Amino acid sequence: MADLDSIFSDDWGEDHRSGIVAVVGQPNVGKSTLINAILGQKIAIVTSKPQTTRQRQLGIYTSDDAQILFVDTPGIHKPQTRLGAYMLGVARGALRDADAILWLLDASRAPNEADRRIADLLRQLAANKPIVLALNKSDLLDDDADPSEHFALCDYQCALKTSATKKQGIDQLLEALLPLLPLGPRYYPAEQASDANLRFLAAELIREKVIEHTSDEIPYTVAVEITRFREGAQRTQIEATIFVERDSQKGIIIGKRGAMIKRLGSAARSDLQSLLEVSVRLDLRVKLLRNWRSNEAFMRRLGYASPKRKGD
Ligand SMILES: Nc1nc2c(ncn2[C@@H]2O[C@H](COP(=O)(O)OP(=O)(O)OP(=O)(O)O)[C@@H](O)[C@H]2O)c(=O)[nH]1
Ligand SMILES: [Mg+2]
Repeated sequence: MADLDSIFSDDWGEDHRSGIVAVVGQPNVGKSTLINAILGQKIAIVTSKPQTTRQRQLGIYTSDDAQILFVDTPGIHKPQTRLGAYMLGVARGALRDADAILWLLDASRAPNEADRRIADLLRQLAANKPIVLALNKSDLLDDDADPSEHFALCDYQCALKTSATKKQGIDQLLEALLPLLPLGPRYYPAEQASDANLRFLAAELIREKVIEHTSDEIPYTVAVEITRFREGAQRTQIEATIFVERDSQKGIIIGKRGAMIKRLGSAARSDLQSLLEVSVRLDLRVKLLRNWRSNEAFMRRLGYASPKRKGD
């Protein structure tokens, strides 16, 4: 029989650190890409269009001496719809709950008014919390580019350059974050990389494919609901509904003689098979839910609902 020491061999020592790092910034700066790069696996969807992430999602990084709970958040922007307001609420909540803040900036462009509004929000909701500034997309810059304008945005503990797509600056980033976290235990098993369940990840992967394959307002108006998720040893059967806000959008997603939905379906199926490591049968439908982004009840139904908190 194995002795207790070997059963608990992955136990943490007295100097083990753990805590929550809120990853915030404008839309499209690379927050989700960076979390995937840190974890070495895809737990969050990434697209070339802004406002991809809509919900809070944990990326769990575990090493021998630490566990960092990275909270992926929606990009902070001025909300135009109830959905936008919900997304801002998610980012605000993450700032409040965090032990430390990782503020991602796009190194390839100068800071603007929206960045200054984020600095204000940090002062308001995360005063006294340590901030690490990461100038992401540094691969798009010359080595001698001057980052002083970015670094002047707020008081920070540490500022560094990263490239999430090229996986540069990741170790330095982890080294900078670690001492900012309190001493504490491992909250999740070492092998767990996210708190999201497979149903959620499946819906997100389908939404990612719709965003990638469409343009104009469609990426912002789409929601995906999994209506059936039946796991089998040989094959997993998934049925999903893609919701849009207008009739014309429905036509675009279905495409000429179903060409677009076929393309979306086959791209999503291929990703789902990699995620689930089993053959997948995927059936997609498209439905109209007029102006769902401004309708609280519809949003709730689509999973965009959070408990009301003071100050939101
Ligand atoms: N060149 C370059 N592109 C990057 C880098 N990091 C992310 N990107 C690209 O930037 C785009 C947006 O990346 P996301 O990770 O979806 O950005 P996000 O901040 O999570 O965006 P939202 O969820 O919309 O707030 C994608 O096309 C990424 O491939 C980087 O370091 N360098
Ligand atoms: Mg994102």
